Amino acid sequence: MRGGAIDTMDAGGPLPRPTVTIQFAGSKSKASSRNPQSREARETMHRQSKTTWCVLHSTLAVLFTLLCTGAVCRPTGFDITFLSNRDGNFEVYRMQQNGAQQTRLTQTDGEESGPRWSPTGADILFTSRRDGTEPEVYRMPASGDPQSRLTTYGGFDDAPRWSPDETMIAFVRTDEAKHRHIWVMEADGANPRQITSGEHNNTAPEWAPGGDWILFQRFLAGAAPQVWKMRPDGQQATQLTRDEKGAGDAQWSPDGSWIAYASAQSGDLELWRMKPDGSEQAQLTKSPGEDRRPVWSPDSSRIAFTSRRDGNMEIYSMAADGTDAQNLTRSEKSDSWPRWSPAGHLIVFTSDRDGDFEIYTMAQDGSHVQQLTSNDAMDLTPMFCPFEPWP
Ligand SMILES: [Ca+2]
Ligand SMILES: [Ca+2]
Ligand SMILES: [Ca+2]
Ligand SMILES: [Ca+2]
Repeated sequence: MRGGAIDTMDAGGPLPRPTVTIQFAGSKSKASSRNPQSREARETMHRQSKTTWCVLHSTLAVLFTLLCTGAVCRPTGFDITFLSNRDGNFEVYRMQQNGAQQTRLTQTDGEESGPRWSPTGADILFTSRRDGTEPEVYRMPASGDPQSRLTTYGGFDDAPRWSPDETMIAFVRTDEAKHRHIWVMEADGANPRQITSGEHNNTAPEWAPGGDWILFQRFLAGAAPQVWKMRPDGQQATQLTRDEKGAGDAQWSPDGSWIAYASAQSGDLELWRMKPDGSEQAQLTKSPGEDRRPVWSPDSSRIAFTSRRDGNMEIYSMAADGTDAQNLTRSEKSDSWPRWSPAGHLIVFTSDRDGDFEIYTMAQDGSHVQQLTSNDAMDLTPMFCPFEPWP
């Protein structure tokens, strides 16, 4: 494999989402309602009814407050963050899933990139060159303000990734010797610490869904890059692939049972999967041209990916065992960056099918394509808010 065929990427799998359960009081009222003549029963029912309404009212009040303050990411539909240079240089934007209310969240002379919702949808991580020539990691609430700088190194910091419980952030720092290493810090930027070291590069950190491992790609001198994992403190670094031609693009399934990755070991870049201990490595695609950048569906049943098997970049999806591959895009232009909606029924993606890059959604089978942006600028890297507050 050429050195760059498996490179670093800013892909991100769907994040685990919390569920909101609204519990109604009054579950005991059935017993007392059997005797409607009983005054005690009527009073009990009345008290329980009041309790029910109090709980319901306070629950609705909290949700209403969250929505009105923008503290969660979804006023209506699942919101999408994305990048656009429509206003001169790249900024982070947010819109509703139907493309309504496209709102600029950053406004700086420097380039912003890589916006990523926190697992609960309360905050957005991104990188920005606003304070110098090199990107630093920043964080903002879903409403956009205030925006805090989390790294102060001055060098190149990028690829920030929330831990599943939102307490930690992994990122990649390029040191003065131009080696790239993985660091972790607390979610407010405190206590940054380097967890890989040596005269080589380490990139593409991706947390395991349980937060107990970090997947990454290691480039040892004179060898093709391989997929590794380590504990969040850097201990127990373990090589998972030993592919002569290199492996990368690794993504843990949301249920924790598989790691999907790209490998060139069969002669052409294909998607593979393995167990989290590196066992049961199996080839999932077999096609001419690159197949890469796997993205798991939220229920871990399917994998969306990009393929050049038809002569240009298309988005495909397949079952997690490699069967039932479907071309979802079928345009002659470049279709890429698939990201699943929290419930898995929609995929948001980018395409330059109308001349420049726009953001689209489609149903998970490729039908019902909807164009969300329409302008002469670049609209890129869309990602659904992972939080789904309504049934
Ligand atoms: Ca900017
Ligand atoms: Ca292929
Ligand atoms: Ca295409
Ligand atoms: Ca555009």
